[in-house]
Amino acid sequence: MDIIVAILNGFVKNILTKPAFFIGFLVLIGYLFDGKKWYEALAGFIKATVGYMILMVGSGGLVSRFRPILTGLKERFEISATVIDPYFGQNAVTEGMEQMGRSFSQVMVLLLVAFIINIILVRLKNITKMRAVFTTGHVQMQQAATAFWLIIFCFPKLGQTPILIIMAVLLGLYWAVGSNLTVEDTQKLTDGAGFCIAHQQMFGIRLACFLSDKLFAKHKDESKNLDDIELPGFLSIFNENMVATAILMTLFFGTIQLVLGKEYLVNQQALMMEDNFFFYIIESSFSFAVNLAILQLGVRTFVGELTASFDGIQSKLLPGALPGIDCAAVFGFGSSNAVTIGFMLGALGQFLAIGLLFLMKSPTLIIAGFVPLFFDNAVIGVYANDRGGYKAALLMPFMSGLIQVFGSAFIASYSGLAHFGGYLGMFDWATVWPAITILLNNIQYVGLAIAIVLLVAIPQIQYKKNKDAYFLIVEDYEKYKEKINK
Ligand code: ASC
Repeated sequence: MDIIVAILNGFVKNILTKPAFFIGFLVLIGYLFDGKKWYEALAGFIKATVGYMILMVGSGGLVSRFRPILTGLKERFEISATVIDPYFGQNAVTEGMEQMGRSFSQVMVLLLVAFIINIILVRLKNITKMRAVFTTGHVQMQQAATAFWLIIFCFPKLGQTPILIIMAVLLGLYWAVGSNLTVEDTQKLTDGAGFCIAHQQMFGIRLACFLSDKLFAKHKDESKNLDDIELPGFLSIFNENMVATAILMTLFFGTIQLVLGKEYLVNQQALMMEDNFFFYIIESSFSFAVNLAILQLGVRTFVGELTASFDGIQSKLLPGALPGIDCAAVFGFGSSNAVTIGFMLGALGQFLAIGLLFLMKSPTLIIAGFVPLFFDNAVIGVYANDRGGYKAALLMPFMSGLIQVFGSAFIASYSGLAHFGGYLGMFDWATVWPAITILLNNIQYVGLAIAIVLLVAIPQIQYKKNKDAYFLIVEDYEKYKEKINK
């Protein structure tokens, strides 16, 4: 028994929560099933894992550089507000749990059980119509922590085991249903790269694509994509994405750094007193474009392997299903300008919403966190631009920014997490999960049953709409395109 527990523990710690290895092993086994030589499979494993690690270096670099700048506002001006950011959310839950005398030491068990539920749902895909496995471990940890809190909030008297069961069922369903929801949109965006999204804005992606199609697609002629807009004269320098990103981020983060002041940043050990503040600002802002370029290199590296090992993965490992991966993978596709525009417009939406909360004297104020600001809104921008052109790329991230702030302010005060200064704050956690929490808190097990039924119904509805091509789009994208074109 001890050995089994040790193996499972090792699996969760080293593979399930390490997406790079997870994807690497998927590629390795895919190649082996495909009859490749062992050394070719090994090379594929290495490229896929290293590629994913490069992606994480880029995204980690962005997070570690820019998160402190935004949250610095809270500290510098001693604002009492809730930071919306997955890492702050996780810390807030840990602190809240400690105060309640509860521990969530069983979070590893929860992850594993929820993951197994996800796999079983996909195995039964002929009945469940769920086609996606969630592989983004670090995000699963953050979500497990927040779900833990929300569910204990709704069922405060429940013991550890029943709580774990409720959570595992809800999370496992959310992973399977949410990532399944992004299958069509992601295959279309990437021209069949063979993955879908397993992150924190899966419902947001579907909603943005749905609205972009409804509102803008009809009027979209070829020249209305962000990449097709040619700016004249001096503005033409913005046509080059790397230049545009560097300039916009210098304006954006440079302003905030000026507001924070050199002294504060020196105290934070971001720079030294004798360093030149101007060049420090330029360097840190330009590092945005640097990390974005790293991230895109990582995506190109591992997606190539994922696509090449696809047949093997499809034949035995995940027949009729796709791996769900980190949302940053879409930055390697679609328009790079949409990444920057999505971020800026999302920021506009968030700041407007924060201003409104302030004017309405909301009991909970929000500080914008970098991860929702950038990863949610840039991703939504990329999809929206692809589907509805530049107007969609402006509007969808803007609306997402508003929703992130209002939804998070509501659920953070409602569930008491605001006391501990942080909330996860990503799109689905400002919409879907507050709705689930309201249901569970008000009508308890009836609410739980309703939430489960609604989640289970979503893939069924998707399937009903598109029976013929529903599995074809994951099994063979080229055939899918032929069929659709006919
Ligand atoms: C998150 C989170 C991150 C980023 C990263 C994006 O939700 O915790 O570190 O998004 O996954 O690539």
